[in-house]
Formats: sequence, structure tokens, C-alpha cells
Amino acid sequence: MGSAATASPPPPPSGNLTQDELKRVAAHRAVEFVEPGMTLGLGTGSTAGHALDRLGDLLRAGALPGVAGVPTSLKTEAHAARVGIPLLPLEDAASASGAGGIRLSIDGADEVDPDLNLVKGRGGSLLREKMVEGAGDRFVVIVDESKLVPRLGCTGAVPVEVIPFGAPHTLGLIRKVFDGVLGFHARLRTVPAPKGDGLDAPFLTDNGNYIVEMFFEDGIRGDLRDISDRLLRITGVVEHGMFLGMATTVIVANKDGTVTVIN
Ligand code: ABF
Repeated sequence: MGSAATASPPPPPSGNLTQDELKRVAAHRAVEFVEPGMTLGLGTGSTAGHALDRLGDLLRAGALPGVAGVPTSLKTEAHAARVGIPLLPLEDAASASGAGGIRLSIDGADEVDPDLNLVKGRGGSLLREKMVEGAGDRFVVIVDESKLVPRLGCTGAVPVEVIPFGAPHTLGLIRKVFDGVLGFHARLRTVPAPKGDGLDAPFLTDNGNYIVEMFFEDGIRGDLRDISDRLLRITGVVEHGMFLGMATTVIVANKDGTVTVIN
């Protein structure tokens, strides 16, 4: 088919693949699940960005008529608009009739554990990601193999989105949840002040909230659901970046360019 030819993916990279090439491999595999007419959850981050580019190519080639997406961040909204993916607000997608609703979400992750639980949100978009991906039928996670971990919290921060009002107080309540946990620490995420006056400013999410970063010496040990519940019971916590039992499929791009699909 002539038009489909213009949407051919770039030739598979050979030899030693960079991490970014691996992300692209995983993203392109996930886009193979997309069918005409589907409403999608559109993830955020560099891996999800490859999926957006591929979707844009296929849409422009006429290969995916009727596909639209719900973005999980302002950045993704801008990226999707740039590559020509029609956008819908979550409320419209979720209330669509007939075959509507979000059929499939595609997004990256910071960590994936052996039970397909995830850490997400180191890019700061965890709340909208959880809302959109939780509203869909199927959630396909795309990662390179460096994201596979034995326990959540092994490789970096587990983010928690908090209301700015009283944020240091909320931080204190979050610390209490992990009282006595060796090596645990938590801090407010900051960014250098734009004017370079030497003062850091709180990182602001798309929702105008702050992020608390939780660090664990060797990952989170214990009942993740219980920990999740205790965090969510803190007034001032909006959401956290542990995505438990949400992924339906994980596509892993291995170092040698092969792909493993875990359901
Ligand atoms: C988003 O992108 C986030 O939830 C996660 O923090 C991040 C993964 O980033 P990347 O794909 O750039 O490695 O999905």
C-alpha cells in the first residue's frame, strides 16, 4: 500500500544499541497494538515520545483513521499536537459511547518489578498518568531493560505529589510512614531558580503541586498496597508514583535489540 510505505518505521538499528534506540524499539512494538478508531492514553517521557512520533507517522499516512488520544501531561499535549494526533480531554474519552473509552494507554516507566508494579513520575507527570492510564482498558508499558528491578525504589526516587499548602508538614507525615526504615529519606523536589540567584525553587507539576521524593537504600520492602494506602490517607498527599497492578503488558527492549513482551 503506497501510503503505508511512508509510515514505515526506520530500519532496526544494528550493533550496539543506545538506550534511546532501545526505547524506540519498545515504543514501536507497542504501537503495533493500536487499531483504527481507538482512543488512546498518551504517555509522557522520552520512551512515550517515540510512540507519539510513530503514531503521528501512521496517522499522516492514513493507516490509523479515527485514532485520538488523551495526553498525560502538557508536554505530551504539545508533542501530540505537533505530530498531528487528535486530542480529547479525559472526561470526553471516558464518557464516549459505543466502542469508546480509552482502549489502550502506552507509557514508559522508571522501574518495573517482577509483578509488573511500576515506579512512574520521575518526570513529574504521575497524577495525570495514573488518572488516564487507570481509566483505560489496557495499559502497555514500554521500557528498555535497564528499568527492570527486583524491588520498587531500587534505582532512584519514588515521587509523591503533594499540595503546596503546608508541604513541609506533609513531608513530615510522609517520613513518619517509614519511621525506622534504614536508609530512608525524603525531600521536596527542587529546581534551580530561573534567575540563577542561587536559590532553588520547588518543582511544580502540571497541576500546580509539589513533589516529595522518597529514597530507599535497597528498594521498598513490605506490603506495597499497605504502604500505598498509608500514603494516600495523608491529607495533603494527592497521589504517589507507585502504579500497583495497573500494567497489563510490559514491552522490554533488550540490549541486543530483541523484545520481550510480558503479560
Ligand atoms: C513517564 O516517563 C514517567 O512516568 C516516567 O517517569 C518516565 C520514564 O521516562 P523515560 O521514558 O524518559 O525513560 O512515563
